[in-house]
Amino acid sequence: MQNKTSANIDKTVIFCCNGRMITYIGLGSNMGDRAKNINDAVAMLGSAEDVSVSNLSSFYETEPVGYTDQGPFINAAAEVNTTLTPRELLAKCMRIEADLGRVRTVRWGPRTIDLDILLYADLVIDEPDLKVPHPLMHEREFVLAPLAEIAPDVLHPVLEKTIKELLDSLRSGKGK
Ligand code: A4P
Ligand code: MG
Repeated sequence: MQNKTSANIDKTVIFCCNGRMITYIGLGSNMGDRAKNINDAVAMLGSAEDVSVSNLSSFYETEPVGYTDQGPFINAAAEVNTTLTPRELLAKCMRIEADLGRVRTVRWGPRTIDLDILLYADLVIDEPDLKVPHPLMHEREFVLAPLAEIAPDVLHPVLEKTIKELLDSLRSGKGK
């Protein structure tokens, strides 16, 4: 785990207020009552002392990416302040996924709810079961569009571009 705090000190500060780390979580659902699943997940995230949800994007209806033989998603992004470590936050996300009835079938397949840790302050984590920033986030409009709504000036600690810059370059690459 590498902490790049000092390198980014003059850029947008996205870490630590009152001992809490600022993190961003991507949410996606394409089964059941999709908006309810996302609202329930947000409520569950913020239900204990150790996590509070400080901002939530709009909900975006998006076409499936990767495995395309499935229904459309609703995607959103949440800003979360937490005293949990990255691994504790991942465990909490996976518990919420299980509690909301997620069953893992195919990779990238249909799901009642998916919670991905997109950014955790400006940490870079590269472990087999935990990679932060989320490895594909910069290639996915369904991640960047909601995230850019609540965190346009936050810096991706590896690519050293803001979320808005990443979204703009993804869109211009697609000729939009
Ligand atoms: N894992 C590693 N890093 C992280 C992280 N930063 N956050 C591990 C969360 N989990 C992380 O995830 C598999 C493993 O990733 C976990 O056990 C955890 O230890 P998963 O949620 O079981 O599987 P997945 O979601 O199918 O895989 P992945 O790679 O997270 O896929 P994505 O990137 O979530 O893509 N199209 C639209 N329009 N909208 C979507 O939301 N989502 C996907 C899934 C595909 N297409 C989509 C959407
Ligand atoms: Mg996932």
